[in-house]
Amino acid sequence: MADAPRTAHEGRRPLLLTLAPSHYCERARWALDAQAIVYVEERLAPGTHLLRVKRLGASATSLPLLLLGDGSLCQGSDRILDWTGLPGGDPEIERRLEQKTAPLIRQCLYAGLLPDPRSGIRDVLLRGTRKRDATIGWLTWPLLRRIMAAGMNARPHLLPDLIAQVDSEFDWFDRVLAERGDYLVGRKFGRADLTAASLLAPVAVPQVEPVKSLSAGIRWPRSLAPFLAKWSDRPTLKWVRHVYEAHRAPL
Ligand SMILES: N[C@@H](CCC(=O)N[C@@H](CS)C(=O)NCC(=O)O)C(=O)O
Repeated sequence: MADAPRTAHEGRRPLLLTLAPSHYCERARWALDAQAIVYVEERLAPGTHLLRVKRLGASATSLPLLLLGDGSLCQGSDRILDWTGLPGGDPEIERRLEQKTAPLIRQCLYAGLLPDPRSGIRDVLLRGTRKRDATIGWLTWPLLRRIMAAGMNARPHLLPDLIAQVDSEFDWFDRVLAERGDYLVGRKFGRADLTAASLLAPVAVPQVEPVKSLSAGIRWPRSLAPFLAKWSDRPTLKWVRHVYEAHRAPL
């Protein structure tokens, strides 16, 4: 499951490398917390994260990345969840959430947030990162913002279409909930619930830690605010907030 062993980190606690507000990183963080695995989180800044991840010898640049106590790497929220052994998964639902719903949500929100200088997204992305990396992020923000928008194809003119696509993902998940009830698999909270709640959290905005603090300072632009308000009462997003309140144990 984990990549080739490395030695620099041997014998230490697992180190979770994150882009702190990322919903994939929250998925991994929550799974570690749910399994009571003691770990350290290192928050990286977008841009300079590339150097840190490359230096570790990871095969891709994406986060989350878990550096294990034996020095090996576990990259990707799905693999990290596998590693934690959290039960209650539903591979089909999780695959759609991870590969379709979550990237769409990210593209849609960033298409509104990145071009708006008052959205607060720069500070949210750089908060809690090393001082040097935050400074680089601040100084290079005009370029970084454009690179991020290009990387995600997060273009404001795509917003109407992206909003419609996110809406239809909520239609799908409303139907899943109507069929399954409170929990997606069996009668108790498990991996599929955690996956869905964390990957949908950026739109549900649960007022529960750590999501509450990580998203503090976001001012939703006018291009998004009315849709977020409208979506807020959908069964899917009510469910996400309920799952957070009931199951996101304090760190
Ligand atoms: N399927 C991956 C997606 C991870 C992902 O896309 N992470 C983004 C942050 S939301 C990232 O690290 N982007 C920067 C990069 O790829 O260099 C997972 O579940 O971990």
